[in-house]
Formats: sequence, C-alpha cells, structure tokens
Amino acid sequence: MKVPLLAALAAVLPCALAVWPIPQTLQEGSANTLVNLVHISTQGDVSPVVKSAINRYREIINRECFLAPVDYRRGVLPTGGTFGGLVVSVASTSEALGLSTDESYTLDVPVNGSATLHAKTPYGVVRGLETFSQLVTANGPAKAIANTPIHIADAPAFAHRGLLFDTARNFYSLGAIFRTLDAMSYNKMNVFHWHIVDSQSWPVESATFPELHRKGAYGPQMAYSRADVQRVIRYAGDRGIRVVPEFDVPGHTYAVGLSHPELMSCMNKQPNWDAYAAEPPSGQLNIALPESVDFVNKLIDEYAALFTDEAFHIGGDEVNLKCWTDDPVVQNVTAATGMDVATQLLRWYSQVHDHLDATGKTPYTWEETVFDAHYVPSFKTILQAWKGHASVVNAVGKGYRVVASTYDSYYLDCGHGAWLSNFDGNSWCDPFKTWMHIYNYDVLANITDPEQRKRVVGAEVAAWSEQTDETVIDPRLWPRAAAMAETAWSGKTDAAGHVRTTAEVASRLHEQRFRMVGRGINAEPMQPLWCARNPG
Ligand code: CP6
Repeated sequence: MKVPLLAALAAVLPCALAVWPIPQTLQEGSANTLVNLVHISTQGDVSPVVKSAINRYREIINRECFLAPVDYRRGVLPTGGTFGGLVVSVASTSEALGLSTDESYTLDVPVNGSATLHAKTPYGVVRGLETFSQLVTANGPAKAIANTPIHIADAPAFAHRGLLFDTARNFYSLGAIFRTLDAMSYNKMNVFHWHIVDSQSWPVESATFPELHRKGAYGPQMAYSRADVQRVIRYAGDRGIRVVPEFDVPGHTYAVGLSHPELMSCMNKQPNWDAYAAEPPSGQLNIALPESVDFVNKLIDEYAALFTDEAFHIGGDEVNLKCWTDDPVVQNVTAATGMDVATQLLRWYSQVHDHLDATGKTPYTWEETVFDAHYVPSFKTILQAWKGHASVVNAVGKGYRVVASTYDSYYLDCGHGAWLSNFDGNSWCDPFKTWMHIYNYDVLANITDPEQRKRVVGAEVAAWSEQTDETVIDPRLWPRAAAMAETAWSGKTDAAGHVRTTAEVASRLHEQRFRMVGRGINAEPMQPLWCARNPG
C-alpha cells in the first residue's frame, strides 16, 4: 500500500531545484538520488577556510531536517541511485580575500556515486558548499537530491554584495552579528560593511584614544573590544565575507565630542538640532582645526591595522555646513585666510584622504564627498551612492567605481514610523521596501557604456538601526536582503537574456526563507504556508 501511494504523489510533481541565489548555469536531470549521512572529503591541499567550511556544511546538511514548502507537495521521491559523498578540490590555498577574489566553482552530482566540487580559491569552495547544501532535501525518513544528474557552473555577477550593519544607533551582541554573518553566507553575500560608530554611540575600543569608547559607548558592556573585532573578522572570513569598517567623519561624530569636546563644532544644539544635523544629536568634527585631522589620521592608523580588509570606509556623508559657518574657530580661519567653509572642508577631506591612501587601503566614501563637497578623491576610491539611482549613474560617469546603495530601493529600515520629534506617523524614508521592489531594482539601469557598467562593483542593502536592534534584526533583514543577494550574485537575467520576474522567483525565495528559518534565522514569512501547499 505504502509504495504505490508515495509513487503517485511523486509523479505529480517535477519540482525545479530551489537554489538561492540561482546559479549561472544549472543543468538538471530527471532522476533522484538517495542521501544517507553525507561525507565530504578533500583531494589535494586545502586551506583552513576550506576545512572549517566542510565541517560547518557537513553539520548543516546532516542536521537539516526541515521540510520546505515544495517538499510538502512533493511527497517522497523514488530514488534511482545513492549518493557516494562529496569530493572537494581547490586550485589555491591562498586565503587572500578582497574585491578581486575568485568565487567561482563547479559542482557535479551524478545519479549514483560521488559528487565533485571544484574551485579556484577557498571562497569558491565556500560558495559551492552552500549550493550543495541547498540541493539536499528531506525525503521521507531519509534525504535526497532531486533532479540528478546535476551540473552547476557558477560565479558572481558582482564582486561586492554587501550589507551595511549599524551598531551605533542601537547595540548588537556578537551573537547577533555572527547570526547575521551566517545568514549572509546562506545567500552568498560577501561584504559586511560595519557602520560601527556614529553620533549616538562609539561602541568600539580604541587603544589610541581609550576615552572614546569609555565615554562614547552606551555602557561598559555595550562596546566591542579589539579582540571582539578580530573574532568578527575571523568568523566572517571563514564564510568568505569581508569586514569593511566605516569610521564616519567629519559628520555623524557627536559621540567623539563626549570625550573630545575641543575637537567639535555645533555640539548638541537644542531644540533646533535640525538646523545642524540630519538627526539628533548634532556635532561634527571641527574642520578648521589641524588637531581634528591629526585625530582622524591616528584613528585611521589604529583601525586600518585592526581591520585587515583591503578596504576602509571613511564616511563623509550628511555634513551640515551651518554647523561650521556658525563656529567661531571656523569663522576666524575664514577671516584670516579667506577660505570659506566649503574650501576648508575640501582641505580637510584631502588631508584625511591622502593619509588613508598612504595606508595602501582602498578607500570607500559616501557620494556626498564628491557630489556635494566637490572633493576629487583618488580614482582608487569607491563611492557608495545612496541618493537614488541617478547618483549611481553619475558616479560611474565621473570615472569612479561605485557600490549601489540607493535608499529608495535598498534601505531596509524604511517604513517603520517616525522616531524624531515630529511623530507624525511617517518615517523619513517611507515607504517600506518590499522584497519585490528590492528584487526589481537594476543597479545597471541607464548605464550603457561597457566601461561604466564595469565600474558598478556591486550592491549593498542598509540596515540603519535607529529603529532596529537584535530583537527584530532577523525579520527586518530576511528574506528582503536575500532578494538583493540574488540579483547581485546571479544578475538580473538568465542565460537566455530573460529578465527574471518576481513571480518566477517567489516560490524559490519562499523556500530559501524556510531554509533560513531551519538554520536558526528568524526570517519573516512571505505568505501563508497554505499558498505553497496549494499552488495555483
Ligand atoms: N546615518 C548615516 C543614516 C543615514 C545616512 N548616514 C541615512 C540617511 C537617510 C536615510 C536613511 C539613512 N541614518 N550615518 C546616509 C548615508 Cl533615508
């Protein structure tokens, strides 16, 4: 009785493989492969990153027993062969991780016998193991890989697939950061842009200026030690994720003034803070003081060494000129030299950018540095564009490489109501961005010149945290960040040049959402489970 019933169920449902993000090439067959305990072995030399990734994925695959929605419909697949283990090989043991790291891999799963995963670098292995883990699904009392034989050849469309994580407006424990890095790796994201400090708090230890975190953190337990930072970098690196720190200057620095009031302008103007800052509390480094340049350059020295990534983000956004025109020290410099505020700001940027350039790092800066202040940084600088897609087009047109972080597509904090003094029911970046809205955004739109298209190095969603902390971070990020992750890894089109639609990808994303929940990420539901059980 049992067997015919199961066979009948299975016959109804040839399900497409639900890998997220979708690989560049995916050839699938019509058999199914029985999977018992999964063994993963290596051939040739492999580096520690590969070994730890194998241990992680062996654990995930052998433990994972959730049923994603299509599995409910599918019933138990009849299997035509038995999985014989996964053999991993990698051409390089170099663990260098940066914008030019090769993340490509090929994966072959036969109907019967051993599967093979090959990559050029350890990080290609990490990506390929994630894909492999997504092929293995529950199948009655055992597991199976459907649609064998499978051949996958995969590589990212964009080199920078980021998440901005703001630990200054609200504090996050290391556990929440590790969980977020896990979730990023499930979606093949590779840049953790750590917006670590801002006006509201300075939650990271400084050895050079220990008073910064002592006075600037929300509390003694709410700061990351230098050792904590190293743990985050290692945890991320094991998952092929770069940690790009942002020390946002000269705006967004009120928290510096808690220990260094002598370096500041327009500290804590009340009640009309909004004449001096985008959000309270107001306070910017005083650009007329050589001491403020010196201070920032010493911070760059310390943190460029602590944060080992090739890139370093120096902020530069949302500076308020009135903060400085009202400042007596700035006024004195103007009187003595004839340099107006805009000119003093240019001088300040150049002194800080020259120092950052000299560390050998790749600088990142927000677009304002170039578009509003008209500073011309070195062309190795990458601009992060957030003021709408026109700013992406503008940045590549000026010859800069750019990361697209447009607020009207990628700001995940939007649509959660006001927190400022005018509690009028709107937030400044309404409306809420749905996963469809995020998926439909094309970072290359209106950029036709092939050289300019190449300068779009990637995409980044932002989790500004004025209204977010670890009680809500998972559903705020997931599955919406995964929508960006697919467009940044797979690109907008399939091999035939067809632009994927949200209708086509919805059930696959829904499955990825269940997969993430099964792995301990509290991703929010996209629809009632009923929809997946009653398709069409
Ligand atoms: N904080 C910092 C922010 C924002 C920016 N920088 C921000 C601005 C506008 C919106 C959302 C966030 N909160 N440091 C801009 C890059 Cl809509």
